[in-house]
Amino acid sequence: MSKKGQFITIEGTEGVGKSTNIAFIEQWLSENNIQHISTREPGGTELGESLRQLLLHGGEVSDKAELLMMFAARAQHLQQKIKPALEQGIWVVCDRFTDSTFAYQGGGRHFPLETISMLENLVHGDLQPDLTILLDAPIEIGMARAAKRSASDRIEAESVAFFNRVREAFLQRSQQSNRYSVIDASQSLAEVQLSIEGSLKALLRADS
Ligand code: T5A
Repeated sequence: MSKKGQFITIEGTEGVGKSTNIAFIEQWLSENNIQHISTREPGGTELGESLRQLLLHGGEVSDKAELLMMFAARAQHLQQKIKPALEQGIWVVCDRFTDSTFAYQGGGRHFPLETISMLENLVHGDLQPDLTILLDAPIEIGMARAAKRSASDRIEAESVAFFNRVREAFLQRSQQSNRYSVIDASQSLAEVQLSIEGSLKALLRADS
């Protein structure tokens, strides 16, 4: 694949501000005349959104089914939406991607990282995000923010211990590559967005 657009992913535990800051990123890209789309995982396609509904609001889902459904949605998303956009030079902003699988299904559900790496390789080969913004905050802060907004879905109903493992897995993974920008999401929104803007400017400089 000849990739031309930049691929940005936003990661973090529940309620840390991903959706809020994606709106900020979209506005920043528009102001800088950068053609882009924003999308989300699980979801982003008709199949992916159906899987999301089953994953978050359906009945019982086994851990193995959950892992495979995340990657099934991602395979469709990559083929139908992400890769075509990148190939046309369109930047893609994605709310969660495979780092979430390493954090939730790996850290949270204890799937071996080798199993997830194998599926990652099968589904996206060597395609990786160019920039991953990891919004990091103590679990209690994100949960309190998210609770103000909507009722819990199936995964949000997990324990604080589960989400602490997820947070730790995100942080460990962020040390393995320089594509991550780890931002303290317990700061004010203005401070968080100043840091995000710095990361976007660096990516734009590297791209030009
Ligand atoms: N999942 C996903 C997996 O298990 N494996 C996978 O591979 C993938 C891809 C998806 C679920 O699926 C799981 C993870 C998730 O459980 P989701 O909707 O993407 O669900 O994830 P959530 O984390 O549930 O998303 P939320 O929409 O709940 O949270 P956000 O987007 O992080 O938070 P946001 O922006 O809505 O902000 C929450 C509130 O906080 C305020 C906002 O105004 C808002 O009211 N806020 C701040 N307030 C003060 N200071 C700040 N800095 C603030 N930032 C935001």
